[in-house]
Amino acid sequence: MASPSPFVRSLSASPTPPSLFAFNLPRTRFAPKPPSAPRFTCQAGQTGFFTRLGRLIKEKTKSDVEKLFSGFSKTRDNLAVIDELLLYWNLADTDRVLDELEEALLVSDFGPRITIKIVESLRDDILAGKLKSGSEIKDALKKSVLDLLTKKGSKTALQLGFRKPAVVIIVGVNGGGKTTSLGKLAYKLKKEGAKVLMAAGDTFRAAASDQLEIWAERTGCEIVVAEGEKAKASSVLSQAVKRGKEQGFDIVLCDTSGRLHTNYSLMEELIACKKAVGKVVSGAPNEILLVLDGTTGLNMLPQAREFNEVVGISGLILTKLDGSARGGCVVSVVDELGIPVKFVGVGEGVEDLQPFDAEVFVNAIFS
Ligand SMILES: Nc1nc2c(ncn2[C@@H]2O[C@H](COP(=O)(O)OP(=O)(O)OP(=O)(O)O)[C@@H](O)[C@H]2O)c(=O)[nH]1
Ligand SMILES: [Mg+2]
Repeated sequence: MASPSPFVRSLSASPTPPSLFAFNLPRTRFAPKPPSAPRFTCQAGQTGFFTRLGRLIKEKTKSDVEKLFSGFSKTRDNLAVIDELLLYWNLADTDRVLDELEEALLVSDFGPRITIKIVESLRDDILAGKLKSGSEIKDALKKSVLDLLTKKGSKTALQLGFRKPAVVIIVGVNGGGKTTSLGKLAYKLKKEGAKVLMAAGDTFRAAASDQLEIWAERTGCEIVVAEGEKAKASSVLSQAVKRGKEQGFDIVLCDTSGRLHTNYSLMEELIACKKAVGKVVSGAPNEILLVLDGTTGLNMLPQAREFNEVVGISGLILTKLDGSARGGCVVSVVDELGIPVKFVGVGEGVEDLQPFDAEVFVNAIFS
């Protein structure tokens, strides 16, 4: 653990009963105060504040189309064959063309279930005479992917409820980009005037809280870290939410350790974390966001399934879309689980978290 910085405020000075801060329980570190940002005031209950905040975050950042576009170059190349196929399409060729289209979608990680769904719907429309040219088929293909993403995953704004503090827990497998995404999300929320507290719930790795502390300093947010080495994640998160409640924070962002979705005992720890924060603020957590590494392709499907089954995922953050992301599986996850993609990570910088825009995504994977 890092040695106390001059910004550590003694917990004994807090008005909270000292019993809460026994040995091994989390202590709060205070990052330097940045220039004060304009704050929302909330006169008509928290609902308005949080709804507005969730919406603003969604609207204010324009998707970084260029980064997304370059990240999907591999998927786009795989799908480019569709253009050639459709250029010379004629009705007599339908079966062959649709077979090859099916192949292209599978190679691009769309997964068999969704691929069959898309291709069969195109076949029906072609045979019914609704699609009469290659370009109409291409447009229908793009539209069906867009429809899948927007119908099943339409709630892309953060749902922060109406009680303060709103609690967001970030979960996922190792190295997917949880801590980085949390930092970027904190930056975004802070910029909109929210008072954000970070909770270093990754108690497995000694360096994990140091990493989050760097993000706290970078974004000017306060942070609660575990005091001892054997602190339970659920205890850190519960302490953070208590502090958030006592000190009027708007949002508590909770980091968690990376865990394999197949490791039952680690998955159970997440249930404990969820329960612990719910005991402090009823209705919490408001969001459990699953971070999925966009370069892992169809492997993300069993991950999403398992995390969703254990804790119930309310939204997805797809990271590393600036690298060589494999786009098709995103559609499979949204379609199978009906969970919206809320944000996409397009780099390691503080501003590299974008709200998910289904239309931009579809244009980035189909040239
Ligand atoms: N290019 C790129 N790199 C990213 C993105 N998001 C995260 N990373 C990088 O991925 C690596 C892992 O990120 P972390 O945030 O530490 O991942 P984590 O899920 O918290 O990892 P654990 O806590 O070890 O499970 C770091 O090097 C990040 O800088 C992204 O959107 N784009
Ligand atoms: Mg981490």
